[in-house]
Amino acid sequence: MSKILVTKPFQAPFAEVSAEIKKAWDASWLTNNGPLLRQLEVQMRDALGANDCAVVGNGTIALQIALRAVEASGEIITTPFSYVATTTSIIWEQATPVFVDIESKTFNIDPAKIEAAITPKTTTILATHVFGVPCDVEAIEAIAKRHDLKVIYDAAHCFGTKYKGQSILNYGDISTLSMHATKLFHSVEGGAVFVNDTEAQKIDAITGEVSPLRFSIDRLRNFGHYGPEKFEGIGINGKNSELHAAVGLVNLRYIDEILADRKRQHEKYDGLLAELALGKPEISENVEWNQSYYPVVFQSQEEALAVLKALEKEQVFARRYFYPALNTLKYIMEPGDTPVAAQVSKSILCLPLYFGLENQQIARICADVVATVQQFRAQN
Ligand code: T4K
Repeated sequence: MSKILVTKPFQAPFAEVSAEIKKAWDASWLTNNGPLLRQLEVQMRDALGANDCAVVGNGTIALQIALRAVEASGEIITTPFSYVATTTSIIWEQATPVFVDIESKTFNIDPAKIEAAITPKTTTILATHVFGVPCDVEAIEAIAKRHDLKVIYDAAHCFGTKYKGQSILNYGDISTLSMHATKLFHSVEGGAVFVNDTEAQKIDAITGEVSPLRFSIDRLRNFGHYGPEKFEGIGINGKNSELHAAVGLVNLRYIDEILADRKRQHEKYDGLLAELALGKPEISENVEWNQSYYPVVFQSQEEALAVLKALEKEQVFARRYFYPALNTLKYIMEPGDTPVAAQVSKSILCLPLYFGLENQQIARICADVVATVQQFRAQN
């Protein structure tokens, strides 16, 4: 039986990829803000309807740069239900993550619980739109305004998600995206930073018209370079290469097909699993979800683990995204009290979902899930 992994990278025809890479090869310009990367930034911004787009090396460096750009320090309010990079990026900046529980309907940070966690040391809220489902951006913005906090969204999963008709990346002070090979849109490795201060100012002759936040992102991702011999502040190597940009440019041509294929797969799964009444993120009518993952919450951890094991026997590798809850990691000193995140992280599985996964394969996965859950429920 052929193995089915939780995901598989989208692979465009190799001839298209090599033709695009050849442009960089012929130009002898392989990295350092080259023409393909700049083209990718413009095309991504336009395809997403985003206010801005600065491509960087990966989704983790995007978070680090975003935190630096807003001078996040002290305590940062965040979610315990995300990929580990959300939490470690805070600690990497020598700030303290303060965990606030999630809502059971979206699995995102619960705005009703944020204010109780704010102290004089709080500077920033770093929330994840987990699985590409938007946080309650309006409630979070209102809290941030009241307490003079910056808002960064870890939008790693959000390529294509819209809220009230516009890109979810246009919310918060900054949003960050991952373009890792496992994401629905990717450039092998890659990430992007989206700033939302759209007021361009003429900074000087070198930079021209750019917003102050974008100005600092550009310095931060390039060692602080400000011209060949001038430096402005501390930066890091957050750049991405022309070869990665080439893959991104090719993959972007297929984005409508990729999103449509996700929809087909979600519909298939939804239909075949309906009888189990599993927990799924609630999608509000204001949201166009990119359906980047297929997460399902079982009635208990035991039920989820029984399914994981049964699928593995059939060479199907679902994943416990995201387990463990991030506030239970060994290096977290103050985990807070987050019962909803604890429950969801223990009993959730993401089922396989990737471009080209066939209906027949989904039917096979669902038949295993249904049989296992029915048997488990009959015995427990
Ligand atoms: N914030 C959030 C909310 C995130 O989810 C992530 C990353 C980040 C920030 C950081 O962004 P990046 O710095 O990564 O750009 C994977 C991805 O590596 C990671 O990007 C992603 N989130 C996370 C949710 O998933 P793992 O440890 O699960 O990856 P791995 O190697 O186990 O691969 C997953 C599955 O994909 C496996 O079944 C194997 C298959 N696979 C993987 C690769 C790389 C392939 O078939 N081909 C491949 O080339 O983290």
